[in-house]
Amino acid sequence: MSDRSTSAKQILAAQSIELPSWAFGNSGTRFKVFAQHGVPRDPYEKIADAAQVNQYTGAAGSVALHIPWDKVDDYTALAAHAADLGVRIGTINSNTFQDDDYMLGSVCHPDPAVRRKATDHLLECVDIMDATGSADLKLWFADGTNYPGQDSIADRQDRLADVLAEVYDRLGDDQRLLLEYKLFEPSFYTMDVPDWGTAYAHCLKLGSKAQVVIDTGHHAPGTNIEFIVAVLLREGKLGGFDFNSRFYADDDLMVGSADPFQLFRIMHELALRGVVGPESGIAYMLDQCHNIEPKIPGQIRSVMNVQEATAKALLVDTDALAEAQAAGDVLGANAVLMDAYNTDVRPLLAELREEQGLDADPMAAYAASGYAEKIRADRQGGRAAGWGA
Ligand code: PSV
Ligand code: MN
Ligand code: MN
Repeated sequence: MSDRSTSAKQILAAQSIELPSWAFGNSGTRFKVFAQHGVPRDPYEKIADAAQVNQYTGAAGSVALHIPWDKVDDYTALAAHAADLGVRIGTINSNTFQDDDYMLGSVCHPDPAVRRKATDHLLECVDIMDATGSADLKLWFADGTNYPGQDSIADRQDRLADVLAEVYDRLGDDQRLLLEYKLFEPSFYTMDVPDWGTAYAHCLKLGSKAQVVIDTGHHAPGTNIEFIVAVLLREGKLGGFDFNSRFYADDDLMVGSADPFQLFRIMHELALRGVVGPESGIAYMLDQCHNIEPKIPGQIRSVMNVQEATAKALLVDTDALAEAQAAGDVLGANAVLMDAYNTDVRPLLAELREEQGLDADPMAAYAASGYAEKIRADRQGGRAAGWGA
């Protein structure tokens, strides 16, 4: 085995991908939610299912919560439950998009009373972080407008800045605010945080504990996401990812399923700078919905897709690449990248798993475990991922 493969395996062994609790509940489109048998009935069961993904991949040690979808009375007990199952509670996601009060926005709403309500929710999320030991608060706002003239674009930015500053001040020394942007939806004329530039400007003003989250499904078609990755990394403002795949808009399909080459290109920028592992502080999260496929295997497949893209990125011959780039050898440089992308890394990952005491094939091992049959029999009345949870 080459030195490059050996060091790739070491980095892969430490890689950790955070799972979204909502991926385990029922989900669908605005047309239909298809109920699956055996889905979790509460946050405890969501964490149990996430722990299965970690058990078979060894690479999914944390679970993100979404509040209030994952509201419980005792978050310390929930964190202890996670620890018992070998995982931990990761990012806390806020939700200011489901109440009637938020029809015209939350933190950007023209009515100060609605902004107060939304801000109090965000502060409550920081309280939950204190109880769970979570380091990151992920903020995504559905705020925006549908019609020109509906509200002042600039005033809405001012309101947003004020709320963010209040929440930022409440953070502990080891806590971060991760701001997620999205081009459109649910608003269609303006979103108040539509792009990385807006998120970056707010984070820059807030300070070092504020960073940008890139959800790979939140851009205009054709956007060069790896360019955004490179720029934010260079500025020290890349806080994390919500990984998923899309063909059209915010499809929330399994990461690496629509465009594995894009995922590789993203991981290449990260591998080049040595920030693939957990020590980088970059939160690698999935944000997906499994509308028609079974949820736990859907998550296992997604983690494997990230691992494969990462392995390929780590196999890039960076010396040869730098040499070709310095020589202006366009075709040579491109060939170095494509050689790595076209490598079949599945044997390397199978070997790594066996070295870690895992089954070489996580999908098959989970299928053979009987867990799916057990939850189907044990759980009646599983809940929707978000709506109604
Ligand atoms: C919004 O589309 C988003 O990507 C945000 O991360 C939300 O918190 C999440 O989806 C909810 O599914
Ligand atoms: Mn997201
Ligand atoms: Mn999304």
